[in-house]
Amino acid sequence: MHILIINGPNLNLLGTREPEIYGSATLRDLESDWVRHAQDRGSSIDTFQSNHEGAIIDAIHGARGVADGIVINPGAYTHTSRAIPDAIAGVGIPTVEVHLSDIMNREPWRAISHVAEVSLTTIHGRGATGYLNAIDALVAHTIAPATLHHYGEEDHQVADVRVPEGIEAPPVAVLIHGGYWRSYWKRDTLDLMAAALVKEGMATVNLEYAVGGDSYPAAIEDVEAALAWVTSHGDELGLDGSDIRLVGHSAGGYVALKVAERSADLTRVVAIAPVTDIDAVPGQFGEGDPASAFLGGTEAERPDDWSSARLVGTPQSPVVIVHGSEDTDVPDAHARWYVERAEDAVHFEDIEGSEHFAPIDPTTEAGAIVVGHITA
Ligand code: CA2
Repeated sequence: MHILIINGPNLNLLGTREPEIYGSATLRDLESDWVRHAQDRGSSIDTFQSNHEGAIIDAIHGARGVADGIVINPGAYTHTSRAIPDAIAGVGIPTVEVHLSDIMNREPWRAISHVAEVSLTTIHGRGATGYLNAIDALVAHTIAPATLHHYGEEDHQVADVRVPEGIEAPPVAVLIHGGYWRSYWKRDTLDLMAAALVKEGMATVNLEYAVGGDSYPAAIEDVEAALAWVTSHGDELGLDGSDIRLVGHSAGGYVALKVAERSADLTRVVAIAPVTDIDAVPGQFGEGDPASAFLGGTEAERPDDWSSARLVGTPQSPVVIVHGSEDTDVPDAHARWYVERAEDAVHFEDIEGSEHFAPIDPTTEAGAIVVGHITA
């Protein structure tokens, strides 16, 4: 596919000031990463930057018949412009909005995005990685577009459902994204994996769930509610709700393993680079560590929650753990910690040389191995 990447006002200054908010790479540095990333996915890109609203609108109009997708960081026009979202809606080209910084947790006026209303998703707070995730979300949308469903009444209890064409009642992979339970990591990180699974004839349900601090046990309960919803809506969705493979990456791998310790109903659980030993997390991150944030306090402050949150290594459903040997985000000691406890109840695959994100990228060897474990 061909993607137009548009950057708005002041983004030409990237790399010159405020590196603590916007990073130290220049726009040109970022562009070369986008080209490489798109190429790896059989796609190509054009780039455009302007400090002028009208010029950005002209670029969006010019993408008609040229680009199959748009990635846009509209800069501060995000918060003020009605004309830019009108242009995006007007051309009808699938669009993903990106912001380098976590606009939801800065000045309140930055939390307002009019462009979000016309975007497939809005990615923020992930720095330069956000642009790569945006490319992936567009590629996945082109391979297998999703339908949004609510599995519960709360705003975050949503799921993207994809069902392969021409297959009656396919098995389903329920996907739980990672991101150390931080609010700016969302389900789009598993879109490309979902699209690859659909190509292999599986249905996918890519979940949002409670994250963002003090979200235990809500995160686990959300996934259990989603599983119950998949089982009871299988016919309506056109999938086999009795053949569920629960897949979690990173912090989502922890959630998947926790559910596996409480449910015998899953065909298989595939935990990819999972966080398993929550007691190891404070030591890795120091003050403000993500496990304490997830549990609403440190072990000393919330001993009961920590105690009930610990994994014990007694899954009731079959478990596969896949972990890269070179993972520095979640060291593979986490996988080994779980395998030591669960022993024969777990099939462990250590992927030599792989880092944290390769196993959820189906274009890599590690990703292909994961797809194999989910579809087996
Ligand atoms: O986080 C983002 O990507 C933003 O779109 C960046 C915009 C800001 O107005 C939005 O609220 C969020 C501004 C970019 C300013 O970029 C600079 C970069 C280096 C030095 C000075 C400004």
